[in-house]
Amino acid sequence: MVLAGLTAMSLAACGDAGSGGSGGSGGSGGSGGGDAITMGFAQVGAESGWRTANTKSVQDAAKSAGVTLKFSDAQQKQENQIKAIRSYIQQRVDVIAFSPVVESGWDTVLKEAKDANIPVILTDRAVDSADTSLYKTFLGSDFVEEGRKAGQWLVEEYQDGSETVNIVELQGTTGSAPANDRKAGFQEIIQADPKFKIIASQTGDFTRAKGKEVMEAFLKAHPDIDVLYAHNDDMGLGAIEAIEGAGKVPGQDIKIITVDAVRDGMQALADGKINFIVECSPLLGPQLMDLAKKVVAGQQVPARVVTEETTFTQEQAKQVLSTRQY
Ligand code: GYE
Repeated sequence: MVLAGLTAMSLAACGDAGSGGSGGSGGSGGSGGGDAITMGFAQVGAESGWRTANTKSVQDAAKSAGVTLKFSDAQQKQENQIKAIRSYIQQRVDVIAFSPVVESGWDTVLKEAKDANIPVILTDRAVDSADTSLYKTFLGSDFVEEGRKAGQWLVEEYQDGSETVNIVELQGTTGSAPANDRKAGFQEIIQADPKFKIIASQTGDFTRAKGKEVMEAFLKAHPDIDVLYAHNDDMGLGAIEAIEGAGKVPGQDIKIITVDAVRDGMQALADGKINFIVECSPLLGPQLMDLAKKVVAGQQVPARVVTEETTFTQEQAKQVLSTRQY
């Protein structure tokens, strides 16, 4: 009797949820299943090896978690991301996840998602919105810490010398969290010793082509560069081409520190062309799907989930290169 009653109740509940949920505009993407969820994901672009690995991780993880993924590539433009988010709101997805290309200017669209009762998860990059109720959680790296690690390596590398160390910096996309934070963390560490001088700092937009172009200009303007700090591997790899083109030896004439540790970067590190890489993991997909399921189920999630990461020297790169996933 109890069993029969329970079955009847759950059937009734199912029926209600079914008609209530899929009625109206139709085609909400929920595929009629009780717990299948639809995620709208607004990606930054395809600017780097890191981004490619991140996109693959999200797509693979969605598949294995049984999450229906609606994916868009914003080509590094905030207006495209805002458009994508608005379309996900219109389509009434269950959850929106995105990696904000820049930190500022998200309040309006995030408010629209909140008003539509669609939870938002920030992944990889943060926003600077004062109202943290506009999103459920932020999953990603600690970029300030990455900048600090880059600075610490430099301080150790030059601990015995007292001459000036001339540094050039290739910044990531202007206004992005990783560019702002990697700059700040690095600065915080090197400023303790006045021998470290950043003689030029410019954006290379996280791409290889821009990294090469800007490094060429740096090399023309400054004959005395000792160190390059690039906010990602791709810009560092572009800069290596510029350095070789100028007849200098990357890794020796100019020491190079980068961030990410994607395969091409690790190869250059193992080959001695890069001196040190701070890891930034793009494999956020599985954790993202996990958080999405919890958020959609109305469960509590931590406000911040930080990715675990390490650093690599040339020797360490040689050891792990063959097992690198991305
Ligand atoms: O370091 C860079 C990419 O936001 C952490 O974006 C990400 C950065 C990554 O283009 O390669």
